[in-house]
Amino acid sequence: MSKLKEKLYTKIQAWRPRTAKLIKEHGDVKLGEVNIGQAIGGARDVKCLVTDISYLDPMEGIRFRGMTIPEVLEKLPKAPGGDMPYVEGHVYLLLTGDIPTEKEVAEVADEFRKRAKVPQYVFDVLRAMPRDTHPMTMLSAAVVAMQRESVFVQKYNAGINKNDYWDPTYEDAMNLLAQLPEIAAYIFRMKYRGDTTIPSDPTLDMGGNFAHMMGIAKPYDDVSRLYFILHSDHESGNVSAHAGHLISSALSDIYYSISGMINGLAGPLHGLANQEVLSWIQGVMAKMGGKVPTDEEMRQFVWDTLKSGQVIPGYGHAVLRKTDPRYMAQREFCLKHLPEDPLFKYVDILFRVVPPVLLEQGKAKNPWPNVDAQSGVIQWYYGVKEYDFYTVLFAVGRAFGVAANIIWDRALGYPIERPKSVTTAMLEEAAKAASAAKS
Ligand code: AMX
Repeated sequence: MSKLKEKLYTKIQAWRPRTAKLIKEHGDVKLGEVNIGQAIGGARDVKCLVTDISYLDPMEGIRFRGMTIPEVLEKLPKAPGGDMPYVEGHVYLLLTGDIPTEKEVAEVADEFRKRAKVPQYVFDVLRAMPRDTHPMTMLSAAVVAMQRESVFVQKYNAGINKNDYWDPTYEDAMNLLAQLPEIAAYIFRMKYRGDTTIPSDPTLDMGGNFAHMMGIAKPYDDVSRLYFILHSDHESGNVSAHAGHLISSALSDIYYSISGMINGLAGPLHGLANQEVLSWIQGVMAKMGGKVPTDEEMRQFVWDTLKSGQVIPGYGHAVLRKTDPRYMAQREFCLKHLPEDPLFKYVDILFRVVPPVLLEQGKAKNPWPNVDAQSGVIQWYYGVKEYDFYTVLFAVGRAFGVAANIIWDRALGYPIERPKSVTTAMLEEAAKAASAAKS
């Protein structure tokens, strides 16, 4: 058993009595009530999911295992010559809750290295798809095609004890995570770089190897590390994380679950927003003939977008009520590495102009930028101008957090998810009864 898996098992054993006690002794303690607005309105704020991997405070933003983004970026061991932490160290943190030592990071990197060989048929599947297929569809298809590799399915069919479900789930998760960056880079090079795919370099860490397979020089290795870490998790209720958790709750294996997670992330209101931001800004640039607009010109463009019935991509959030710290981390990167980039200048103006416009319009509950408002600009700067690909990068990062959640779901024996639905007539009855009680 690897050191990481051993440590994880110790943590799981210590955690299980806490969950068991809560269900047994306090299962009927109320966490809140649900109203009609929430039942129709996408279950906003309904507290009915549990995760210890990350927590999203509306005002503060995400904490991974109790740590803010600046803390995570500061405390995790860093790749030599780079400013950003190893992705492998972040995986260790998500799974165990502890900051790893350099040695522990090296052990995780070694574990990934041993699992990194992508089966040839995955590349064959990708090559059989029409080249104009969206890269998210390709990624999802590649992942689900690998379902035949599932160790969990083999063990389940052999009659494994429920208490041990987490173990083959860990095996599946680590195998898939080790292979996902290569699959993503392969899609990129096959689709957008004339089919000049670059073999993996096993001497590099995950971020470094991804940059190498993408064919992009430093500091793109740091960009990849930052990107994968920032996008890894955003508690359980967002579409991609929830989709992964939900599918897995039926004991579908990690390949089915992560493929479903990818499909949810592909929606324009969720992960695809990063590509929408770029295409929208390109629209402004074309209209301005490339010149940097004044704040007033930009304000007009934002209003035109709203008046045509569209949302401003990269702004607003279902939970956050302030600027997303993931946006701020990327903004700091831009200020350091690409302050004069014209696209960044546009993004910078939008940061000033959009919130007051959204406030004036008075609809969006959160007028501030989210992670997607900034991420495409960095990719564009380093030559990844095919913005269809941006959500694939998000998906690779998100898979780390969702996989960690699924391993813990299995370890703590979370049951199949099954919320209750009601009919519109039932809501009308409840509304009538409430009105009658008031009068
Ligand atoms: N531009 C214009 N209108 C917006 C808006 C925006 N950026 N954000 C919210 N609104 C509107 C909503 O469309 C809604 O209008 P309606 O009453 O006519 O339906 C109203 O404001 C209230 O919405 P809300 O409660 O503030 O937001 P929500 O929780 O329903 O949706 C989100 C959240 C992210 C889907 C929404 O803010 C949005 O569409 N943003 C733009 C797309 C985007 O950036 N998505 C990425 C989010 C981060 C991620 O998951 N990757």
